[in-house]
Amino acid sequence: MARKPFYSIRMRSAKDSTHISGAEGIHLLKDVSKVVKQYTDRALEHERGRSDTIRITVEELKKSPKRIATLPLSTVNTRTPEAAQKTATGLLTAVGISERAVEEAFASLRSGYTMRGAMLLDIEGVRLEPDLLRGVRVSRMGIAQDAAADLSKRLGRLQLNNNTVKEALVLASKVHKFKMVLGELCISDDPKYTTGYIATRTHGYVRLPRIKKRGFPNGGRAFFITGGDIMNLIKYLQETPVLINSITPCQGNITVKELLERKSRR
Ligand code: PML
Ligand code: MG
Repeated sequence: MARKPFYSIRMRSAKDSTHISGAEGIHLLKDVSKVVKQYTDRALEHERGRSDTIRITVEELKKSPKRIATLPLSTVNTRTPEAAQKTATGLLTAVGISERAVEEAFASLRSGYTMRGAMLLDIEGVRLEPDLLRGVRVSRMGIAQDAAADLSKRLGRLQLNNNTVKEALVLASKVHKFKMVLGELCISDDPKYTTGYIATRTHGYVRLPRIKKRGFPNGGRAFFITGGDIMNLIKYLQETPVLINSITPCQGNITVKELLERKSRR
């Protein structure tokens, strides 16, 4: 039997040229029109305002997506931006990233400029992405329906079943499947969303509440990279289709000490 084709569906919307909403997924043909409607509604009903421009791309994938599992999810209950930075630094330096690189990432993500994509830094904090203003946008990722239902159930038990957490976990899981990536720091660019995260293959996806003060509009992502061919990594991040098809444990609060005792599982 011929394989069923998958489609990458990507949406970006804006109002008066300011970014309002973005979303993407990988879907079967039978779901394409339903998802296009969902994304359109999301852009028109967004709490940041009704988008006046919505761009949706539907693209048949020529290759079957690579199937992967999510990173395990947990939360360290950090209470201030300073505590979140300390926790992030402790975990990221434990996998070989220098303190200077983590400081550089925090300083850039908290500066007045939010990039469209992620910044890439080596473990000493030197910026590696070819386009320093735009950064690298991770794209062509999604989650299979059964896995999405499983993830919703697990996150529901933690009162975390929302698109922001799910989409960030899918993205981080794709990113960390590529061995050149040692770690990630994310601070949301949504002024009302104050939880960020770090991710590593050793510690998983670790949520950090109150990483920024409410009302602060800047944020973004930094990936910490080691060795290898950067253009190959960028090609993977932007173009290789990846579909989450299984979910690893999602747990509530955990201590930094417990996380530091974890050994790399992937
Ligand atoms: C974003 O898309 O703005 C980043 C979201 C970070 C989500 C952190 C979490 O709550 O798990
Ligand atoms: Mg966002």
